[in-house]
Amino acid sequence: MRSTAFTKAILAVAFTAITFSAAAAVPESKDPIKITVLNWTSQIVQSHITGDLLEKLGYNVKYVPANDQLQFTALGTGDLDVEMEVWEQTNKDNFYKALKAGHIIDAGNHAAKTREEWWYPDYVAKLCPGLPSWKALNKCAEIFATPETKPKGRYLAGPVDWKMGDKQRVEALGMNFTVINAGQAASLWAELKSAYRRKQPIVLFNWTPNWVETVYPGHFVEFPPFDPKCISDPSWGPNPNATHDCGSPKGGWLKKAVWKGMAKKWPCALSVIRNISFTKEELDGFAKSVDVDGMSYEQAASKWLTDHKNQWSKWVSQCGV
Ligand code: TMO
Repeated sequence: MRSTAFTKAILAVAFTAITFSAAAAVPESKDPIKITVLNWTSQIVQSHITGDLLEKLGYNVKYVPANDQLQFTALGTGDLDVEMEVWEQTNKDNFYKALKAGHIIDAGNHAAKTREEWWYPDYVAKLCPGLPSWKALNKCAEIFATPETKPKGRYLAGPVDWKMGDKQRVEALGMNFTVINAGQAASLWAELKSAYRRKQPIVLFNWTPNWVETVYPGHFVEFPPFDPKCISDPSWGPNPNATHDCGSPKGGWLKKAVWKGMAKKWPCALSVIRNISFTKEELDGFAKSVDVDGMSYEQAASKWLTDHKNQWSKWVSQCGV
């Protein structure tokens, strides 16, 4: 008994010493860790959660607005350090380019799976028989026409920095649609709200995880299934002469990416970024708390942190808190 207690005491002292020495080393540098802030809600909320966690550990943090594609150049040079939401469909080209060049580190996947795709609210199925097939959608193109697109239908896409490849897809599949880019995410939801109230045909960009389907029931359009060859090999898919003749990945990945220099400059912060993982339900909730419930990004982040201490303390414990 006695010797067991003694051993435990020795181990406790040793463990405290190890923990303490890790804590003493953090932050490894006082330079601010620059976190990318992009133009959709879940990304901004979880960037603040990440920043708040790093600040609790003693790091300095700076939030830097960036462009969803150009960010990869900045992450490659250390002008940006951390990006918490890299989406498969819209980021894969520039993410893999920077990764292969050895400029960034793949800091792992979130638990959530993603899909970024053309989408319509429920009542549109009655106005366009055969949905969710893209061929059916194409036959009904005219009901989606607006003064600027008629006689073609309007596809309301997201901001241009979300690299969906819609124009190439419309061309490759010979669709009677004109792609109109919304200036910002809020414009997508404003148009959806107005169409929904009047039960007018609309087809627009949406994604999951997001809050939209918790408020407006609806469906993604089904295109020819995604395959990496669809983007690289014209002979693949229904159009033998064109790439992009397919939909976006279903069950796509959601990654975190960091500047490669983080591994040396802030190793413990990098280990925290690797540990952070959100589920679909959590990301839906971040988006909803701001876009529907009217919280600020910072409030939504600090509410999650207050309510989930058990979860995040596991993510940061190796850095000494
Ligand atoms: C990058 N996004 C989640 C808006 O598709």
